[in-house]
Amino acid sequence: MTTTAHRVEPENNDHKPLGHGRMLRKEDPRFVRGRGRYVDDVQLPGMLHLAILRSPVAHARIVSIDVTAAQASPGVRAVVTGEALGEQGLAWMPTLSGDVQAVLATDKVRFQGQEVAFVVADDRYAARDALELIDVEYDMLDPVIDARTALAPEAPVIRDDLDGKSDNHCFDWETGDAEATERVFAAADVVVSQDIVYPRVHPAPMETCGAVADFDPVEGKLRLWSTTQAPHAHRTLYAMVAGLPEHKIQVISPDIGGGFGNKVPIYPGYVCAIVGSIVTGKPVKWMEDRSENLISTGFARDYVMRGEIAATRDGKILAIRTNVLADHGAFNGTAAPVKYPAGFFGVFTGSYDLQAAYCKMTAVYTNKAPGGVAYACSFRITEAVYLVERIVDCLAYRLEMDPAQLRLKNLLRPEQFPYTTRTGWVYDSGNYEPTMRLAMEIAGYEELRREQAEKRERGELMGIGIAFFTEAVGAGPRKDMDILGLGMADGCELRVHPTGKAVVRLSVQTQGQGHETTFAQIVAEEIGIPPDDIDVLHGDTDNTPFGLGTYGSRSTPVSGAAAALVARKVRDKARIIASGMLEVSVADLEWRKGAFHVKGDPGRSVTIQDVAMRAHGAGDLPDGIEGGLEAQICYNPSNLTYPHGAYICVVDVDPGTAQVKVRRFIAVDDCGTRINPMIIEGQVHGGLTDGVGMALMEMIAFDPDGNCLGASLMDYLIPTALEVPDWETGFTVTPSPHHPIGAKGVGESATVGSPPAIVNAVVDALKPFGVSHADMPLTPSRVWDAMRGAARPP
Ligand code: MCN
Ligand code: CUN
Repeated sequence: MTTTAHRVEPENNDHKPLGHGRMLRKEDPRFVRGRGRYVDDVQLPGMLHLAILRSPVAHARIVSIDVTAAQASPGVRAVVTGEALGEQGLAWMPTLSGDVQAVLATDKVRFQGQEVAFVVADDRYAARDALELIDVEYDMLDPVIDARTALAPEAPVIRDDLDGKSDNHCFDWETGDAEATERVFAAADVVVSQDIVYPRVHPAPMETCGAVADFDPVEGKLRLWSTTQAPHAHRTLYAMVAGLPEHKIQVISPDIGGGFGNKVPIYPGYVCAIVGSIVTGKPVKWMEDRSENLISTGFARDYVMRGEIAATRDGKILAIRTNVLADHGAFNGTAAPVKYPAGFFGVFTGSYDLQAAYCKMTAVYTNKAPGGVAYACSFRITEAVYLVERIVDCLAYRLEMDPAQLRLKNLLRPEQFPYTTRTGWVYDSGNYEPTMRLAMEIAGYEELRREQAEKRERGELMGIGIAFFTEAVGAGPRKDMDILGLGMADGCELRVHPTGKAVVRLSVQTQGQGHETTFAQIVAEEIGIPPDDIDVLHGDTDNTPFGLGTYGSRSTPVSGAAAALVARKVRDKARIIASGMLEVSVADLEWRKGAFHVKGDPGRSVTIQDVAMRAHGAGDLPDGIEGGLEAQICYNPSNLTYPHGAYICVVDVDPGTAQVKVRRFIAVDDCGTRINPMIIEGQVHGGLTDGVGMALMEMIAFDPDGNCLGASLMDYLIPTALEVPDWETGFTVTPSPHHPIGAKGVGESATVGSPPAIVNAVVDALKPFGVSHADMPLTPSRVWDAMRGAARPP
């Protein structure tokens, strides 16, 4: 295995990225000129507007709903309640994790913001005005807000809709070997335990969720423009829920203003828009507002964890054990592969060589919005990496060891790959030490520690935090991974037109990641057509092959592989046609950047464009070769890809105000072969900014009655350019051995790796106060409390 290390500097160009490396994004001209086309830009003749009435309370029985006044309100075309949906069997829908969720509440409301009724009217204002006229009588019930009380015998049962349900238990899950881990812990010199909370946060994409549904009763066809990261999977679900034939449903996901996992689940609003269109016979648009997005759509995290680490006195890590209480909200709307109810949390063993590991998890229902897997989480690897990187720092604190040295001592070594973890994950490739060393070199680690020591002498609070992560991205091998029975493979289709221009059709769906550019680059590299001559189509189920969509940084690992392989398939056919054109055998041809040359006679050659014309043109083709130059494949990955990275954060804490300032942040990422370094840096910068948000500012909190306290961007603080430093990045390249171009995913790496680095830095700054842990978000008040030894319960 070869790994190369590089520091990103303006003058240092990138180590051999894929051809056309830093090409500018093909999609940007339309975005910067205001020509992006988002769901809310869709205008259809006669289109009506839908608004949703949401529950003002967290837990209550619905006694009655009176819609008479709303129905009489000007411009109103329809008012629909859960009861009316129930008559059509549509009041409940399946979630992506096999639970059910109310489309509109019939019996009870189970979280503040839950959908209760909807109005369809001539315009958005008429629809919203009519909501005010719907009279709902609620019989209040006690809410369950803190997951830690959800299983108490006296806790009110939230999901009494489920047969025989008498508690708020959602599921249990375990991984690793409990007994082996116990043996290692019992014999270890040192054991450190820490309660660690990863609070509920929200992805808060710039564009909220919405849909335009257009049901044509004559054709019997439903067209649905919607904000979805997984159009094909959604189409199948609509077919199953609504009983519509799947070939009569077209899901179109146009430009999307950020997803971050928020646009993976199916929301009641989408179903309401479909019902609204069927009922009125007109196209219907639903667009939620910011508060609706924050209170009712897919949240992230909400894990209460106990981490334990066992080690020798000189710092050899032996085992990690964790107990997790997972808050899944009122419905289990998590979008994770069926066999993985806790997502990929199983990688909590991190980047270290352990003797044993064990995790036991209990998930509960609470009176909060459903969701769980979102916000660049890599299927819960955010939580796993936070746990392991925090607990490793707790060990360093106890052993009075330097956290960088402790990690270096325990990182997996290159000869151990492919490495099977104690919880059964097979890390495909990795070379961790150079990545860690490069981060330390860019940071000037030794010098930073000297500066810190001097500052401590003067009573100044400076902290240095480290996090090392390994991710598992690219779900996934279909033998292990499916969502509601749909295997997680991706299709890809490539058509080369007679003049040598091409169209590649993907089953994944970009939300800002730049797929129109990078997938053109992948195909260009394989087939020699310039990327500007290759259009990338996605986000339209009628016009792209089936696949499971974009999340868990799976596009590059799965669809990226599909794109490379479909291009090779076309190239193989082109080679046969070229052999006919040059009148030599296939074996006598050599492929070099866009042309087939006759071996030993390089002057004789045909370009891929020549071949494309011949494939479609006059004249005979070699025996058995059909006309045209196109191919389709479905790629089923043999394993996930395992990117890794080393992050170092430097913070200053104001001893007077407890304000944290992130002064420097160094991120060294290894995502294997790099397709477009500029896009990768953009992904990393964005993820690091998210990390600052989660570590220092963001939390979806609730009051004891279940009122969401993060219902607007006034209360739910997200970071701006003012809160973040100039990111310093570097990279190493350890290709994936099983991916056709060696690429691994990167889209969520920085969100996964940065929160522990920042928290570790703040805790390190507070070391003079004897602080060894503090929970996110590290707002000034929490830091203040920590300094005064009065850490409040989160
Ligand atoms: N890339 C590359 N070389 C690699 C790996 C990736 O050039 N070795 C490029 C890819 O070609 C792609 C981008 O980086 O253009 C991200 O690729 P990948 O890591 O495969 O992730 P996905 O495309 O599957 O994107 C999903 C990921 C997720 S799950 C979240 S959440 C998130 C993220 O992407 N949401 C985003 N980044 C986001 N960025 C934007 N702008 N908006 C979101 O909603
Ligand atoms: Cu978990 S957020 Mo991304 O996988 O869409």
